[in-house]
Amino acid sequence: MIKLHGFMPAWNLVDPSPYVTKAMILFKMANIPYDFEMADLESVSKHKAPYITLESGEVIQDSTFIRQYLEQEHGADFSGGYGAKELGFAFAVERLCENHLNNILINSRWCKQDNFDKGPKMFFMRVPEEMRENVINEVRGMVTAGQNYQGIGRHNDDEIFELGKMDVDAISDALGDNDFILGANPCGYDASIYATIAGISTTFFECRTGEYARQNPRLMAYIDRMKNKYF
Ligand SMILES: N[C@@H](CCC(=O)N[C@@H](CS)C(=O)NCC(=O)O)C(=O)O
Repeated sequence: MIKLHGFMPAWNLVDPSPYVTKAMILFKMANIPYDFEMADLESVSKHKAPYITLESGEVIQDSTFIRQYLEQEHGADFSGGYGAKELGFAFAVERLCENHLNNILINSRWCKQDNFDKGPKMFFMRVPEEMRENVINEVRGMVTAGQNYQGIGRHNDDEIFELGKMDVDAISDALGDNDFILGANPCGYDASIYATIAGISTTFFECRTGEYARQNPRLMAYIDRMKNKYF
């Protein structure tokens, strides 16, 4: 059986990571069984989750390469029956989620002290106490550097919220009156779009963009629909 490595249910989410959530849904969409195992980030070259381990021992890292593997090796069809033009549009919305809105999600969880203390700090509980603070500072330093490099970390709170609102509005407009991103049927990109909207809008964290998303009935109906279908 294929092993999918991720984290654990937390913060009112099936997994803290939108990418792990995306991979879980892709397996469910494709009706391919998997065993879920805790990720060991030190054991894989990219040091990120999700990754999958095949029965052969081969490891595939990155949610998008996992999607490609399921398509190429298991014949999974994530098209939802839509054509190339529509799928190109949905892929662009997925990239908006993964390459922009998820940075706002990370910013709120890792850079706001109260959110960090009740959220990501739990990842360090297994680090021996005498080393814990140093390890936390080092990892948070890397996350902050990543945020600055990507650019989101250079904005103030109000500006981040402005940008977050634009993302949320764009996703809501893209969804329109559809049940799923492209229409009445889900496609593979819904996995990621759902994971990001659910992640940013969890009530567990204080996040202005998340609160804004929660006020959007269309997006809330969408995440309910996806959650009911796949979890
Ligand atoms: N492009 C990757 C992103 C995965 C990712 O960023 N995973 C995060 C959790 S949300 C992670 O494992 N971070 C650990 C680290 O960066 O050290 C994918 O699609 O799988």
